[in-house]
Amino acid sequence: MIILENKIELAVYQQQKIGEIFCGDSYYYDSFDEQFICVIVDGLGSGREAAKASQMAIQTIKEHKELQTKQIVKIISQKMAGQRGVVLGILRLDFANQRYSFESIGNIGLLITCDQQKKRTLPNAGYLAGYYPNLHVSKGVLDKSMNFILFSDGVRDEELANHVFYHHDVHSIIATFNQIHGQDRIDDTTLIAIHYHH
Ligand SMILES: [Mn+2]
Repeated sequence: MIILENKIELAVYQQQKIGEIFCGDSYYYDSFDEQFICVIVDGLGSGREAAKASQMAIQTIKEHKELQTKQIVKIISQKMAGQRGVVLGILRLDFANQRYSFESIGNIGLLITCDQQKKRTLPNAGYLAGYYPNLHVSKGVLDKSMNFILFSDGVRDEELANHVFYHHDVHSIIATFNQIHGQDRIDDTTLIAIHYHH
């Protein structure tokens, strides 16, 4: 479990598709300038080429994290020409303004749990491969205490039904997922549990 700025606790499950050596999903998180950023990128298909495309996108996000997400996505889009495409989701928590935003292209999901309520962003069509598609944007206010569950499309809807996703202990969220669903993934799978509190 990772703790950032005394406000964020984070734990990760990641597993490649059964039979593969490489995981086509990549992720990244950091905190800087009173904000927290967490990203999942899923390279289309699976295996080495998918991993290469998603790692290239992550590298671009790391280098340009201060830019607006739409600008970052434009840069990635240009770099994707001739590569496998990617889908991506970028979560930002803005501590100064007490806001969050989730910007995505394609099937990276976000589940927010707070006070026994669930909010799920809808997956959207599209992927990033050498042209610039529209970003799907979802924004809101940071509550006193909330969970952000970020996941690639290897995670199935029914796997998100567990009540453990309301727990504030991100370690138990990931340990429970791993225990019940951790073996023999039929797609590259990334699940990041983030607990925010102030
Ligand atoms: Mn996938």
